[in-house]
Amino acid sequence: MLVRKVPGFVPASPWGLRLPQKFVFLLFLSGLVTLCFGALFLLPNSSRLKRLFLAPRTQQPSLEAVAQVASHPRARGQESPPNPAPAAPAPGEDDPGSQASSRRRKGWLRRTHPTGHREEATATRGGGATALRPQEGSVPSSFDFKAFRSRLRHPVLGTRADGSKEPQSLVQTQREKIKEMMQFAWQSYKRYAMGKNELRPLTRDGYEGNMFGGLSGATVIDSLDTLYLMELKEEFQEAKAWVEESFHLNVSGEASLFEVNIRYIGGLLSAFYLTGEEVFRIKAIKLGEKLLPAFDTPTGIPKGVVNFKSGSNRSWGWAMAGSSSILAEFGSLHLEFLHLTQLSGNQVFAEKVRNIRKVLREIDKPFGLYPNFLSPVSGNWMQHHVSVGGLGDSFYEYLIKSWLMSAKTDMEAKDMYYEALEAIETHLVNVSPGGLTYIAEWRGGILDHKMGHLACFSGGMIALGAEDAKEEKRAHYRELAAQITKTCHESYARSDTKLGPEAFWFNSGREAVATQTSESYYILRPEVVESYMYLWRQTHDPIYREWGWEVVMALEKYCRTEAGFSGIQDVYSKVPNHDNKQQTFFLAETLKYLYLLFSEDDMLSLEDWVFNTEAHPLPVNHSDSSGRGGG
Ligand code: DMJ
Repeated sequence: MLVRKVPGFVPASPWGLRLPQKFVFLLFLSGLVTLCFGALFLLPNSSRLKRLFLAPRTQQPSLEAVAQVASHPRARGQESPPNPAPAAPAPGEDDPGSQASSRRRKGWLRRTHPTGHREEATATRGGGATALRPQEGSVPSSFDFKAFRSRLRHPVLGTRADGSKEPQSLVQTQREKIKEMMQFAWQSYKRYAMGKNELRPLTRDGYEGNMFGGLSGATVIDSLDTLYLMELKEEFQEAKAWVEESFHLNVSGEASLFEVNIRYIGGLLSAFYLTGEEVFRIKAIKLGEKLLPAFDTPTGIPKGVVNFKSGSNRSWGWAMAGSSSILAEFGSLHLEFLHLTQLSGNQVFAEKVRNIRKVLREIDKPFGLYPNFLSPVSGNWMQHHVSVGGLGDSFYEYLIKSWLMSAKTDMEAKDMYYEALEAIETHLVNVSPGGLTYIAEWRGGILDHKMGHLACFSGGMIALGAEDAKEEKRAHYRELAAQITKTCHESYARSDTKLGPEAFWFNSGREAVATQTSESYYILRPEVVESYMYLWRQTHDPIYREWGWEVVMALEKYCRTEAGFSGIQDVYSKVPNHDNKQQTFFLAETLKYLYLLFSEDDMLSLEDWVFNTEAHPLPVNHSDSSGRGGG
């Protein structure tokens, strides 16, 4: 039907309303809608409704997602940031906010724009600023990095006195050489094995091994802080970008609790404390959470192996037929786990290691000694084998370092350390007929007159602890540290390559040498140069730099190959038989300790840092603010 337009005629609506009535009705309706919607936000108990309406925008991301977003705030748009976001101070900088430091940071800690892992990238999509907030009670949204840095007593990399224009000194040249070795080790790894756990330099490929539960990139994580320290800036950026883009935690294999803790957690924690980059903090915490099922035992003493998929745990088959946990393994978690609690606000990490301490404090100890095998079920020692080398070593190291890391407040750790050291001295320390001091191994009262390469870290440990011993013991411990370190040097000096064997003996008229070919190998281990570094810092006796340089020369001569560094199978042969492995600890520890040996004492000052057993620096918990702006 055609409705003709007739002047003055206003058609009625289908509901029979005329225009003014319709206007009033619409006004009323819109007022009602506004009121109802506003109530969702204003009424006190509206959170459930809010969630209903707003779920797609405020859904909490996983910690992985938080890491991704925090590290790549602009990844979605793929634009280059005009200026790098304020992050960590570059080495030597102390004011992260200053214009100059922001300019300097451009080349040093510039942001990268990776595509990211698919699952992780998906999780970040749609996340606005609120999506940066991690899950409640798990990870605090921030850590006051600036306040932490202001409490340090020294600039992280020292005052760098020899950054001056003065002619290159011998020590600078030596340090540069070590830096070149690190660069070569890293570049070889990057070229042939990037993302794999280790480089095999002879076959020029990568190796995953079976210790890390399917995690990759052990060499990357272990190298981060060494690259930072040596100011290998481009290489550090490569390593960081790999962590951001390719270091995935959604793996499902069986892992060694100890190895993942000292290498991965330790490496990530150090990288965070050195740079303030959130990606390292978040990944460390998330990985720490994956280790927790190892502690599900009747005593709370963790088992050595954790299954990332099922969350089950087990002891190593070789540890008293699968019945025991190993002292050095469950005794070397304290430093990292306290930092995980500090950075996450989650007490569970600290509770786990405090419980280990409690079990060890209360258990009877034969002659005050700590045997290496303990049942995580009954809490009893399973065998009376005591050693400061393999199976026992870093337990003692973590006692003295817990004391130091607590800014000398953890009295329990201090007491346990000095009591243990006294028992070791009484029952294990010996002097050979040739006058060499060594620490033997103890089997229920019978001594094996042998020292493992691993036990050679103890010279450094005893030196480090000497200053806080009872007054009348200090000089004695300094001397003991020096004598043990001298013995370990002898094990190097008495070989044809000037590198030390895996184990050396003191019997049958032979001293500080391996007695079987099966113990004659050298796998790029750090313990001897680690002790040189501590002894150098304590005494400044040039002998330690001389000895350190002998090691550098020997590494160059016998361990350097065309595609990286390799261990050798016989230190008594001048024709090297390479083992085709560039161990991750060579980059984390051996080269780092050598570099520190030829650096100023305030580079990673021992007043501010303790090194975990993989040489990853963790900060001392200075609670006061009497620091000198040690950015
Ligand atoms: C490293 O992984 C650690 O130092 C550990 O405590 C023992 N051994 C190796 C290096 O030799």
